[in-house]
Amino acid sequence: MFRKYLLMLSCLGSTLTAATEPAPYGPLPTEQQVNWLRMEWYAFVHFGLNTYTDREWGYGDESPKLFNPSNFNAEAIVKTFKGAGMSGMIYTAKHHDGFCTWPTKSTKHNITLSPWKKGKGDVVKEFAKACQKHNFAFGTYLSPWDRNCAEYGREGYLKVYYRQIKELLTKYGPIFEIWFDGAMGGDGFYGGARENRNIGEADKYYNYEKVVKNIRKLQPDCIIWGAAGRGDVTWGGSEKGFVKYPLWNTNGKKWLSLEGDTPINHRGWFWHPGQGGNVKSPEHLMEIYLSSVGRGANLILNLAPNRDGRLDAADVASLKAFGKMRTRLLAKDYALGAKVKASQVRGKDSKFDGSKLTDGDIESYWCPEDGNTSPKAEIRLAAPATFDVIRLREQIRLGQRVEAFQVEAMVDGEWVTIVKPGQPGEEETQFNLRDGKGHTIGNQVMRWLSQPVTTNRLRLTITRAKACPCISELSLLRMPTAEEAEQVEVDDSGDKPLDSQKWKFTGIAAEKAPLAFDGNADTRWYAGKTPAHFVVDMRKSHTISGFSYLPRQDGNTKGMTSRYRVELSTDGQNWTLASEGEFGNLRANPVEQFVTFTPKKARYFRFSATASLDGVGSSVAEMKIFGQPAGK
Ligand code: FUL
Repeated sequence: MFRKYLLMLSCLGSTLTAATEPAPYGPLPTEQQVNWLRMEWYAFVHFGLNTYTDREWGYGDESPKLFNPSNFNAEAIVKTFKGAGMSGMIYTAKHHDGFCTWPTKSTKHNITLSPWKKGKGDVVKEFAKACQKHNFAFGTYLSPWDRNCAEYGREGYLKVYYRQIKELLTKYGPIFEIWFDGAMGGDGFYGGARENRNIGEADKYYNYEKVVKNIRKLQPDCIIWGAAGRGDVTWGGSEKGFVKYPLWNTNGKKWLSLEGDTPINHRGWFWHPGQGGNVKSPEHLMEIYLSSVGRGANLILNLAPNRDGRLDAADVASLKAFGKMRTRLLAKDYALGAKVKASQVRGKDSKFDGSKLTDGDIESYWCPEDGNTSPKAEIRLAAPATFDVIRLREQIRLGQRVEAFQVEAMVDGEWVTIVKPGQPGEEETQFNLRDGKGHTIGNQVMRWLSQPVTTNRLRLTITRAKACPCISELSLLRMPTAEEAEQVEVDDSGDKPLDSQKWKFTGIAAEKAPLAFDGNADTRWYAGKTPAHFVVDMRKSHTISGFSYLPRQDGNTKGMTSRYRVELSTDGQNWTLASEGEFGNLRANPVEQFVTFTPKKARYFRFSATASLDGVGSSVAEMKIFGQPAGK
């Protein structure tokens, strides 16, 4: 009797045992690389002396006096980008001509010698501030090649260059990505020598090993582009914006993602007089997007300000139209909530079942048993839908695994293959767009069909994988017509604070937490100790990009939160760090503090006060959380 009871217990125990996650496969992305891939696309901004000389590459002898934008407005530019749906921007703080657009101490060849703002201007600062204000990621491009510096090619230049890196990474807040261009050495002004300088092996000359180490210390979250393969991201391989497919985010033992780069205007990276007619069409931008982001890379799209410091109207019109197309394309996923039956589920555990493909959660995933590299899943929509873009995502935190896949649809009672499985050796090297085959997935792959398909039943087959596949999403999308895209409303006024009315609060002194969101600076959340935290349940998923904090305004500094940590969660259990740091100078200037981070999907927001002034308790007079409803 007792034995039987024990047996029963152990059976019960085994059905309750949760299956374990598969072991990671191959090189893994860092948390920063995962966040970066989720940014999808952002702007490149080439703006400097070349803007005034009608050149793409300055020689290095151009006069700083030429730089004088009459109407530069960083905020207007940032709002345009953000309104189009971009996630950030990277500015050319110094291009090959060596002219530094911030008041650097490293060289005289800088903005203090320009007439703009009587030599008191700082373009980097204006962009950085505008980005911070609008919760938009900011990054910089710093050309290693410097055609102005007399010491270029010798030991002496390195000090200059390292100082520039340090200035950019310490004076302008968070830098999400730093770009080290690949163009290295050649002829130039070089302080008047006007000669050819060869630096030999770039990796050795710049000592990228040291540079990378240094950047990790200064800004651990900063994504490093290039650096002779020592960074986190590398060139997509064409300045047309496309990357090759299949796409592997791996380089030997390392995870290395790709970034497709291209200017929106055929004339080049910098603004050129009369370039308006050469802008790439919104339809072409969609092709570029599908051939970069749609193949598993990110896209950096350049828009160059003109001599007034304003974006070119034709460029902006095309960007806006494409932005609407993209927003509309991604707005509705016809597979969301669809029923899925998988050929195999890991440990028969619902945590890994087929429903994870259509739950709209990028983190959960469907996964079979170890060793099964060709599972199938059948998807049943509640009602037939018409779509022409199929998007798949892998759970890349466990490594990139899928080599090929196939998608079939039930049409008129028969299974029809709509995405053919890729075969080894095949490659897409251009904008080959419609009816592409199913090769790698990675962060995401989008396949655009030449004909829309209407069905309520589909079958996904992973045909080849390096290890049991972990597929996090399958989406069915519809490319909008120009008229449909036109109807999308664009908000280019920047991120607004989320509406806090229905939020719930837990944590320490949770009953006082609503006072931090009541729009009244005279009332506040106050906890009698430090550290202390509160958790905001926003009741729905949002893409969170930052927050603001207003310290107490009654002239008393006691218990004013001076250091913080913000963590985000989709389930209220597992937390990811979004940002931590200091609110500096509060005693002298207790103004609203803005913090921006890489946008992330979350329902829960945990704010921890980790230090406070004068050691008594923790407080927040007002707080705003910035973001957008998830899915945007
Ligand atoms: C290239 C540079 O030489 C171009 O001028 C431009 O900055 C582009 C993004 O990278 O290598």
